Amino acid sequence: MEIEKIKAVDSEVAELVLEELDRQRNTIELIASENFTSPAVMATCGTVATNKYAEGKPGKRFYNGCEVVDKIETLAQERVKKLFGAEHANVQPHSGAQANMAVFLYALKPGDKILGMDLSNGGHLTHGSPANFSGMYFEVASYGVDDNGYIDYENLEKTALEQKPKMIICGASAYARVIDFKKFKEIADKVGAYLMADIAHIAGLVATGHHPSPVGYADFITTTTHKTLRGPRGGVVMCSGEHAAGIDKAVFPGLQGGPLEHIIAAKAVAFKEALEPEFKEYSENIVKNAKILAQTLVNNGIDLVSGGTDNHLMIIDLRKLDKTGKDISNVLERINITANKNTVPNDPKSPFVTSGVRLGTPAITTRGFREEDIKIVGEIITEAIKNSENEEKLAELKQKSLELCAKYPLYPDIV
Ligand code: DSN
Repeated sequence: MEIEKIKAVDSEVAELVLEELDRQRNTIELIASENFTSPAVMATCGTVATNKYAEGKPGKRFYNGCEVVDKIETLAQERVKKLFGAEHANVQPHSGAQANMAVFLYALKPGDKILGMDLSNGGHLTHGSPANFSGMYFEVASYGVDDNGYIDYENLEKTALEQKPKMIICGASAYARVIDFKKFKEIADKVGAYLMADIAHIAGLVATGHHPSPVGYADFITTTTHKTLRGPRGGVVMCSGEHAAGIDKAVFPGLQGGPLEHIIAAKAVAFKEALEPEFKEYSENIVKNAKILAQTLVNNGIDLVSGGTDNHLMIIDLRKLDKTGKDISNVLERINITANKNTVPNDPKSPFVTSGVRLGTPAITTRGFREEDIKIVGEIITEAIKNSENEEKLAELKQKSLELCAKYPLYPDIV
């Protein structure tokens, strides 16, 4: 970070950025959707590409002077296609939500029916929540998980046959098990629906073979670039050649104006990193660490939705302990662990309170945490849940968190 240059103009913002760096350094980051980019990705976000307007796509822009950003954007497209084995990629969406919107805009008309995973069962807001455009402009049917916390494919098929949606959406924000894309495709085919796979959470695992790929099954694949993929904040839509022109048109001029070419450049860097063998090892470690964390919690009598994990995340179910996700996530924050409250299936509590806490291992794996550290993290969380009102104990646990953070310095060379 060029902190001195910021300081010279705006010491207020510079101080806040440093404060945030300090927070990240002294926190065990367990928010399942967060990660730490490489210094190269971060540096690329702060380059001159931010100055360029480039509405349109490489070779077909509405402004002159795009010959260099054309090369940057083409590089990002080619790399992400290689990473996932996709035929076409649009790397312009500013976020995952906008990537999803682009698919909706292209494939659906207002009032069409979608079938998505219920938010309280692990789905995403953009998969049909009434609070989101997806639930406002489209008719929504939903599916969820069975009593064991696994996607209920039988019920999904029954709902699809009854509701005849125009598009089925798979992919989740809070689901710890493998998603069977083949099964989704079979169901979509039975009712003549499009299949959209939102792999925002698991993209890095999919890219490295640690989760099955939806390529070949889903008509549209959307993702963010900043979660397990460890790139800058942003989105991507992938599809076959048949839908390419329509998706591109939906992104621009359908939804967005000028693409963020500095972020697209940073996406290109992240895709290059993700194509390296080290990234495969990193992804493998994310899953290994998640399994160790889950096992430590379960061994300590903490319930998890579905009893464990196959990917990078898990949901603690606090119902038996009569505690809320809101309280426990706040307690964790006080001992320098960040996580987020999350509903559990059939949650009696509102989304503002919840009975669950979602934990994920992408960020601590980037930081270098190993098996022995993850076990300590599991013990700290257990103790915090069981002693959530014991101030002395919490002070002790905070000290342990800080010791772990000190063991793995974050961005030691930045400032
Ligand atoms: N906010 C993201 C998450 O935490 O899963 C999803 O958009």
